[in-house]
Amino acid sequence: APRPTPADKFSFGLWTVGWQARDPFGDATRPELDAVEAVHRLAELGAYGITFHDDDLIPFGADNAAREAQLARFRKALDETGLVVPMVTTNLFTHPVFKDGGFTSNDRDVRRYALRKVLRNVDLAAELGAKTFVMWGGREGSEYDVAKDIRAALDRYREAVDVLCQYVVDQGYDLRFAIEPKPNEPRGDILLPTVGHALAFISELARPEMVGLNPEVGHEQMAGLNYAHGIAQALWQGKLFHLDLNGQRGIKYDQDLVFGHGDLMNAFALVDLLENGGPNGGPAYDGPRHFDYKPSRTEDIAGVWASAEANMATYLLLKERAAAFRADPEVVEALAASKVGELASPTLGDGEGYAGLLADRSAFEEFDVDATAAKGFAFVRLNQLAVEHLLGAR
Ligand code: 3MF
Ligand code: MG
Ligand code: MG
Ligand code: MG
Repeated sequence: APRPTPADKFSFGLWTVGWQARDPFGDATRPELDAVEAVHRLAELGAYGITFHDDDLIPFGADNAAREAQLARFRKALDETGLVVPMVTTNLFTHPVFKDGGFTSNDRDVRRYALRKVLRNVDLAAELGAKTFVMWGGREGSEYDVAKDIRAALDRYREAVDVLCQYVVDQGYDLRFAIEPKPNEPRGDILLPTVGHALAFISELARPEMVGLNPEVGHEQMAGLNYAHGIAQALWQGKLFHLDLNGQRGIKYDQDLVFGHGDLMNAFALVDLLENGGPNGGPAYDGPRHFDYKPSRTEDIAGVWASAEANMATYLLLKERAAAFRADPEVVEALAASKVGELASPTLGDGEGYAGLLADRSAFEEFDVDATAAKGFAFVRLNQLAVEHLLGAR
């Protein structure tokens, strides 16, 4: 498999390789992983970045001295390895105080505490040079429809994000926010459940330009949605600020498998979009290729590092396969036969307007509906070429 280098911009959450595999039904199967070791191991494997929640790095409730000591150790490891921190996030879901949410808890005191926790971590993110601050509102939601006023909750969600944006502007930080949608788990229903919901929410903010998305593969797939489509719409709206790559097999709990170990065809389409979907066939996204996965509970520490490598290797293999797909003359011909490129042509002619369309008899009165309806698009042949490239058969 191809070897990753920092130029590939792979990053990992500290909580991913650091997951001890405690689940709702079972105890941890692995020992704790020190953040300094995680930095060194990820750097050795060819990653370029590491991300974290405040509580992944500094235990919840640690006093200032302990916090500073741990940050100093972490900074030293970053300096020694050259690993960067492109994104930081805050944990508003583990501590029991957040059981009804952080920004949208029914309890106002909890909301004020949550905002303070995030503001403190925004300072740390800026200090470490992070450009993106992710917000996954895992506890912002409900189990019981009568127990949560959803419109009031959205008011409070917007209030919180508006305050955070104002703070970043006032401090002069070079930082943007990225909302991570998820439909459910741990709450029965989570607010901003999909890419589409989050995009609609952003348009209601005071500073919509400062807020984008951090879509996760598994989260969209938990809602039965097409992740590559969600990413394409986020790109179309200029809102792909960051992303969480992993694998998921269908509509079930959040599996956080290795990237590509779920819907491999959709992962191929995704990598093709990210790497080849930009201007002149170049990349459509230049941010971190960030993995938010969980080394399965069956794995030991060696398996943790093997799975970290697997994420990067799979991404690079898909990138190779996608490049081969695009370069294949038969694919070029099949794409043309399927009129894939024709969709980029505006439906009306330059300056034509509806008057021109109405005057065009060939568009309607003389249009041969039956002849056109009889023609196939040959999409299956095109997709089979993709499968054959994906399988390395071409
Ligand atoms: C949960 C998640 C989160 C978010 C993280 C923000 C614990 O399903 O995906 O990981 O990604 O909180 O980056
Ligand atoms: Mg997740
Ligand atoms: Mg997940
Ligand atoms: Mg995630």
